[in-house]
Amino acid sequence: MQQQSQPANEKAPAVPVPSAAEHHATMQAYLAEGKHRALSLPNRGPITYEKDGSIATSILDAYWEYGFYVFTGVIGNEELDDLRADVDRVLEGAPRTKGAEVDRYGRPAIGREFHRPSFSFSKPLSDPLGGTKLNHGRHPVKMQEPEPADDAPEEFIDLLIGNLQIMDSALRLYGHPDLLSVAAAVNGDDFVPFNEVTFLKEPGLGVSVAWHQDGTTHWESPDWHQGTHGFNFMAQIYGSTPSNGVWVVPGTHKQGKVDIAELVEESGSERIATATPMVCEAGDVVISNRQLVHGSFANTSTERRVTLNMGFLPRRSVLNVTNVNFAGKEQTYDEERVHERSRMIAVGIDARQQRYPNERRFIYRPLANEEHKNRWSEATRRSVVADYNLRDVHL
Ligand SMILES: O=C(O)CCC(=O)C(=O)O
Repeated sequence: MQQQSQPANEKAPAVPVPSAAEHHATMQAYLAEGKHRALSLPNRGPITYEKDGSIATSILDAYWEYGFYVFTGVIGNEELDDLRADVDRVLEGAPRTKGAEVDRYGRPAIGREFHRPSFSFSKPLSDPLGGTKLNHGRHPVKMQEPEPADDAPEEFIDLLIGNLQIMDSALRLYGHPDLLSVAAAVNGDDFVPFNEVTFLKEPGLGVSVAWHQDGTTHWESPDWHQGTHGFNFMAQIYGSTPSNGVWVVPGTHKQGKVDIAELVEESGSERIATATPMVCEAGDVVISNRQLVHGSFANTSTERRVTLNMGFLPRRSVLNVTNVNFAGKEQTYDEERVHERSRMIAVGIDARQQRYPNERRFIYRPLANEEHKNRWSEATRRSVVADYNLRDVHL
């Protein structure tokens, strides 16, 4: 274990920095207890329906009780192959360093044509957000940053941004009828998109995402409720373990703003005693309430996690709300803006139908009469999909 150096005039004791192996070893008992807790909860299984075609009441009850639910076996092997191949293709063609115009082979980098960067780079095993003011200061506690192996790169890609424009397989997954049926059951038939990113937790490199609750706009609203800031679907294309997965504190989505620093203090370390990991096989998709206290540890395990996030919000939380966008610019989510961004759902449904013509086609009610305008084609790739995430909703 190395000691982090301190400036000579500071009295604070040196903070021990564990090696990746030490960090992994220290976590073991916590990981085992967490896994036991996770598998004891009644919140996992396939997406099932009542006789009238609505999502099973037992699923919705468990989701609202715990704030998350693991849907098993949502993505079949053929689709998993497509998703994995797309993620690997995008990583192969990524800028060779942050901001580079070319990939590692000297070819034009993927995503150069878009206005928002498609890649985020970080230092291996670091915690880029904990204890900072970034993202509205919602990550109050710094996580442990284990020492990466000597041969680890200086920086690596930890996040893909705007999944639906860089991976056609992600666009098809976005149109999944069972997932969209869940979105309608949780947020209402007129649910609206939030954003789509891919978390890359590479073994020995993956960064911590410090404990936080998402949502910035409605915590003080008089009509705030357990679903106000919506949810994320987290599609696991390699599975998710207690070591590399997201942990949540069940039920905290109902509690308003939680004192995360106090939870950490009470637990005696960043390993919050009441937290539970998402334990998933490849092909499982978790629905996770954005208001839950959640986070993930530096990935000192030997297993890769790649999670495609797709977020959805209740329309009444979004309409005519003003917030700042990714570039700090103020914007209001009026009807037209929400309508334009929602076209991605319709295009995703059509892209999926073209690939899986025998599957049930989800009817997205707000755009049910506009299917002809939202066909998936090279024309809509340019007119609807390219730069779609400039219209993301930030709540
Ligand atoms: O995937 C992760 O490690 C973190 C995910 C997360 O914090 C989020 O989706 O809000």
